[in-house]
Amino acid sequence: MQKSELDINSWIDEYHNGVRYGLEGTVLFEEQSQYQHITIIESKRYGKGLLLDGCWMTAEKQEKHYHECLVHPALCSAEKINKILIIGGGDGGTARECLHHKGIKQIDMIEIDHRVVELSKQYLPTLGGEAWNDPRLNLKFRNGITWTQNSATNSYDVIIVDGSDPVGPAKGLFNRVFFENCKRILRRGGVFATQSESPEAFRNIHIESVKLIREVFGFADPLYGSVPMYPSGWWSWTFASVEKPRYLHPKASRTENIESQCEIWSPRWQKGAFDSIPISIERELQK
Ligand code: SPD
Repeated sequence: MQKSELDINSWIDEYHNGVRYGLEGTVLFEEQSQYQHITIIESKRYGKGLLLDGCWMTAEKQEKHYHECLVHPALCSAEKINKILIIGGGDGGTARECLHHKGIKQIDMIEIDHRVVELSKQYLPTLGGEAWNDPRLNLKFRNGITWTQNSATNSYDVIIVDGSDPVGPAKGLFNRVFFENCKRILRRGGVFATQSESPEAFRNIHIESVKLIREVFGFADPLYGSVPMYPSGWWSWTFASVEKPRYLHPKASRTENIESQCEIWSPRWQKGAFDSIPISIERELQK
């Protein structure tokens, strides 16, 4: 019998503010690591999935909705893409999408929790795929906030923050000091990208993050898309740069190879996703 034909009939939910967001499936493995509660599931609809502290992170048949949108607007628009910093991203999906860009020479991936990487390699091997063996990937198990504090000024062409929600170990990825360090270590012509929560389920965090990133970098805009398994299904990523909003303009020389490998992202999709900002959010960002 195919797995999809199994009558699984139990539910795994993320609870948030009076609503629950669930998948039908079974728990395959769970443990309390040094940093967080890690759960691996098998779901009926989206394959194997990962939760951290009870919050949805990713699933095999849905991860592209998230990773393509976080990575390609930044990597297609930065002036250079020699050296990249990924903070978090322990499932490997962000590194895999980055490495589709042949111009990359080195990715420093700084993940706090080695168990997330080990369990993702074991249960979700398609997420990282070949990225785990790519010599350009320099994976270190460190605190990403400390890493940005200690990195030299002008170190990276692109910085991508693929953290979890702003509770537990990811809390410090949403504050001014962290954003200021990211700006300091970003090279001229560089682009900063971060997941910036749901404009519905985490409205305040979303608005405050975009405002703060805009204040620190000078230019920052949210891009809206859908990650069906996340709270409300409506998600955002925020991109920032210093001299001008270069993230709005993907370079044709980079997009050609990338678009053909994507399920969601294309330059056309990106334009629409930046433009689909609700007027109420535009107003809130002006305040
Ligand atoms: N609630 C989900 C917040 C997004 C966290 N990042 C997902 C990790 C995927 N690499």
